[in-house]
Amino acid sequence: MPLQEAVSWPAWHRTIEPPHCPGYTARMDPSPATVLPILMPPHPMLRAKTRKVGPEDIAQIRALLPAMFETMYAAPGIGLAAPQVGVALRLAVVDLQRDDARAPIVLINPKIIRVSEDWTVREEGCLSLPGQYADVSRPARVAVRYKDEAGTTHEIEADGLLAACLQHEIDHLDGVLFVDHISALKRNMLLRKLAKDNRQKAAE
Ligand code: K1U
Ligand code: ZN
Repeated sequence: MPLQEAVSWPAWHRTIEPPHCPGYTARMDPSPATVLPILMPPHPMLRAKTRKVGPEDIAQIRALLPAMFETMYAAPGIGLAAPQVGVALRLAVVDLQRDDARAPIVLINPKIIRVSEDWTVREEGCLSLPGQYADVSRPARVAVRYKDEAGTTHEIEADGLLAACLQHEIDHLDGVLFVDHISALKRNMLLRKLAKDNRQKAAE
């Protein structure tokens, strides 16, 4: 499905100015980017395995990236995967920095190539499950290979929050949510709480 069709542009969308980040703005359209709606469970897109990005997708991905970054910064979040905004491609964006120190990373076809033997527990949230948090256990360090939007291959070794975030975003590309890493009891409680919060917000 072409990217433009995969994203349903909402009538109520708002626009905000592009981020102040020289390395990023130099490569992006200078017009304000759109903040996209973020899908929530039980949307099937969040449970679907995404397709590998091919050369034929690159132009459309470049057009989508400003809106993905703006959506992530506006949320606010430190990562966003394409399926969260309705695009079933192996694409995610990450930025652990904020404001003037922004350090945006575009991950195209990211792949975990090494994991540490030791695991660590960290509290995670998810922009698709707003207001819900849980302790998640994952490998403490990972090495990830990915391409950027210029087609350059990168390998990063990450620990701490970046390691958790990279694993969380790559999980999204396989239809996996952080709640799949916790007990069924906690998962059901959290998903029921999300549904209740959403019903309350809709009634307000
Ligand atoms: O993919 C997502 O849903 C984004 C998610 C990423 C993530 C958070 C924590 C651990 C692993 C992965 C978020 O960004 S949730 C929001 C968040 O953690 C945050 C927001 C503002 C400042 C700092 C963190
Ligand atoms: Zn998430």
